[in-house]
Amino acid sequence: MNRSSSRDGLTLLASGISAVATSFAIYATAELFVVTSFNRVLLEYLPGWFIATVIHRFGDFALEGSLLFSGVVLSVVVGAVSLAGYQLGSKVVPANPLPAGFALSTLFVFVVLFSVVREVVPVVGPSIVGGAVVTLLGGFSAIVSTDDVSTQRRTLMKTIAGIGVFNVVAHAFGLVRRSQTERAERELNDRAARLEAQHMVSQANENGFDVEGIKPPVTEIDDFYVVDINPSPPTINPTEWQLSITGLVEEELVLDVDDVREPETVHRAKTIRCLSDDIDGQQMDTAIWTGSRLMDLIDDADPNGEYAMLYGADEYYYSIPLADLESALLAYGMNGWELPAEHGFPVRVLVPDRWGKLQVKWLTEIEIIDAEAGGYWEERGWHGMGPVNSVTKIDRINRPGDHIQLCGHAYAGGRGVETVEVSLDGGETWEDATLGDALSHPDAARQWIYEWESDESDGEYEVYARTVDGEGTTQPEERTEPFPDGATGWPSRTIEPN
Ligand SMILES: Nc1nc2c(c(=O)[nH]1)N[C@H]1C(S)=C(S)[C@@H](COP(=O)(O)O)O[C@H]1N2
Ligand SMILES: [Mo]
Repeated sequence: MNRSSSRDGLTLLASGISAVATSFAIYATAELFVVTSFNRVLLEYLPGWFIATVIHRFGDFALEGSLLFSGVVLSVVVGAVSLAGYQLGSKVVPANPLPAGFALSTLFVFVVLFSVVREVVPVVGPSIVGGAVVTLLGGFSAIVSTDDVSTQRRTLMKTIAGIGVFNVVAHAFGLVRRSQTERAERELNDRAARLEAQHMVSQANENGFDVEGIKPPVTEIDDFYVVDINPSPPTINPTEWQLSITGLVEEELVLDVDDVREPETVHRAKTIRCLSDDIDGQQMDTAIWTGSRLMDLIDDADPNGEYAMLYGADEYYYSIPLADLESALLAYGMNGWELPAEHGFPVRVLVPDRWGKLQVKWLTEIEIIDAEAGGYWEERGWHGMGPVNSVTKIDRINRPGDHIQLCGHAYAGGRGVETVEVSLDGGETWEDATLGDALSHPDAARQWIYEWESDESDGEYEVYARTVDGEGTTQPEERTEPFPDGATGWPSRTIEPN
């Protein structure tokens, strides 16, 4: 490789990376970030089962990964295109290579970005400018009009340093902006509601077992699992946000943030569990939610259909029978805080007794329809529109003195947890665990502990745990994977005596 072609290669990469960096500095990872748009297009071409498996397996991590991959691909593509444009331009107009190359390079990048993301000014604009500036600098240093080698070298070094500094600053700026959007949490501004919700949280947690390693009855917001289809939550301006109720209604309604808080305030303990949560998985948490009854709002529109199609601001959607929404909430508060961005700000739906996927975040539209119409994960092969499966989690095995203590939590949807049973002999005999207090609503997990005196002559303990729900049904033994109906089976541990 001779010097000028390696310098061209460098210009190529630098302008591509800078195009992406400029966009990142302005938008962080919000929707208008050019890589987010590109990533969305890329995801559309990948098979649904692949995305479903990857997102559900690796959660947010998969989205970060795919974003990084898209960012690298886009940087290289933009770089290559801009270089090709530059070279062509300077060849076609040899008398004026710099402006001609620059103009053509910018045009090429525009055409490529536009054909991929199709959104012109806000998305493509910053990248074009960022990339073009770098191409210009690189091109300028390439044809610096002197034969003096040391002047050429100095110009080149300055150019590289300038591009480097620009990129470091732009990326750092984007990272700061990103962490700001994620930490925009505020306490509920309705003081009475805030105090009541905070009281319920502390009450629940004070009444919980004081045992090493057990999950508290109510999860801290920062520890609450997050699953959705977005690399970062949609940015929603609460003063512009609207919720429309459309479709088969007597009267279409358009509500704003104040309207949805108008009906009576309801606080409710509710557990959410992702359909992809394994028997020993971590995608299940409980919060005290604050909101309005969803049907109070829907009834104002006088619905004439049997189903509601719920749409999120992120092109996520689910249809749910109105009958299932009878006691659903439209939540705007979580543990006494305004609903955080990651959990659906400004409002999310909470349907009792249903899987996490139906708890639509960033709700923007409720369309009343007359027939079942599936939803985002249904399109991708998952099932589970009905009640959640019962599940028993073993959080920790403690060994106080000559005892062994198991602790965990159990959830059985709206049916409630009646008993948790533990077997030490591989399922031959069962005994009841000690249950923690039930929270104020059955659709919330309950803590349990079980302790026994360890005896060396017992040999290994083959431990199983299972839940009996409020209808008297015992959690089934058969172990199945989460896909497509949700995991079933008893968790098990082999435990050595002390
Ligand atoms: N708008 C929207 N709502 C959504 C999702 C989504 O991708 N977009 N994911 C769903 C899934 S699969 C789950 S498990 C829950 C998770 O809620 P959490 O992130 O608050 O724990 O949100 C649900 N609501
Ligand atoms: Mo989920």
